Amino acid sequence: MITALAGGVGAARFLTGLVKLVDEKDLSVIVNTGDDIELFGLHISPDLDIVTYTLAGVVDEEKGWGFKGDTFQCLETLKKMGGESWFALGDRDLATHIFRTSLLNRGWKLSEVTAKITGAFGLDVRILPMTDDKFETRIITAEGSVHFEEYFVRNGSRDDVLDVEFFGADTAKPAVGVLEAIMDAELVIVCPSNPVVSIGTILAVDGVRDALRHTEARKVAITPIVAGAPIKGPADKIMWGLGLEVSAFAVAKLYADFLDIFVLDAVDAAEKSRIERLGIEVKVANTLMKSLEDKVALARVVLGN
Ligand code: FO1
Repeated sequence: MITALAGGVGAARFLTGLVKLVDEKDLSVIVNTGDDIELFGLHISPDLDIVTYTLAGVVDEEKGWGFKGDTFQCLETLKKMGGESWFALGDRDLATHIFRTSLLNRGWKLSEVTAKITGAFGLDVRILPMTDDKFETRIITAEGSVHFEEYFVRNGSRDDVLDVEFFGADTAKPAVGVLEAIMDAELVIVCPSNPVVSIGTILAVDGVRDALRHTEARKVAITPIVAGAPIKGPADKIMWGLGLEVSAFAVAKLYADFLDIFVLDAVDAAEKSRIERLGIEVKVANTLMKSLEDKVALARVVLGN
């Protein structure tokens, strides 16, 4: 069994390469739910949907989220009525949020809803929310505390990050199957996602870090930082705000208590020995995924073959 820890776009892109090399039935993906947000009374799970739509081949590849070719008539009408339209919810995308919310309102767990949705998209991969409980990533700025999506999308990552808060981390339990997926795996892959607000959130769920320290699995992380910058998203602003060096080394250090292997981008090869001194084996590879071949080649490096 292979288990991946995933955030949104970067992770999903890597996974499309991985599933070309492994049987989807052998793959479990534990996904961040700290970005989940309620809008118009609907429960939206951005990272679960990004991973699902991407693996189902229906994602808007250019944006990395939402449905390819989606329309936004509902959102435009909501906007006319004075509704919030800063988070672009497409007409087909809304079906997912309406369906998810209707089942949650009937008492379904988020993990049960997710299994229903991934099944509807014909996916054999097991996609697991990190928790079925409330867990909200909030960014602290001089303006106060804002939801991650408000910080990232509505405010365009404009403000300096003073701190990051995981609201609910002290009570959130791992969703059914999460700890087993880590303990029973031969390989655990930490996808190239934001180390603080996408992977750090998963690590903050009760028991996950312990499971990663104790599993027999080989644990491999792919750097989300190349040449001092993230490929996508606000990882630099968030790491900088937390006083972390914005580097591959700083990410490796965040995972050092459980990690075996770190896949470093070729442009950062100079950081290899520094990361090795953390007791982590380093593989140098091209981690920029411009084509499917790139994604498959990177997955081959991670699989070690
Ligand atoms: N990202 C944006 O930058 N702008 C958006 O309007 C936006 C809408 C959106 C709707 C559904 C969804 O699943 C994701 C969406 N995202 C949008 C992506 C999201 O903000 C981030 O990519 C993830 O939360 C970070 O992994």
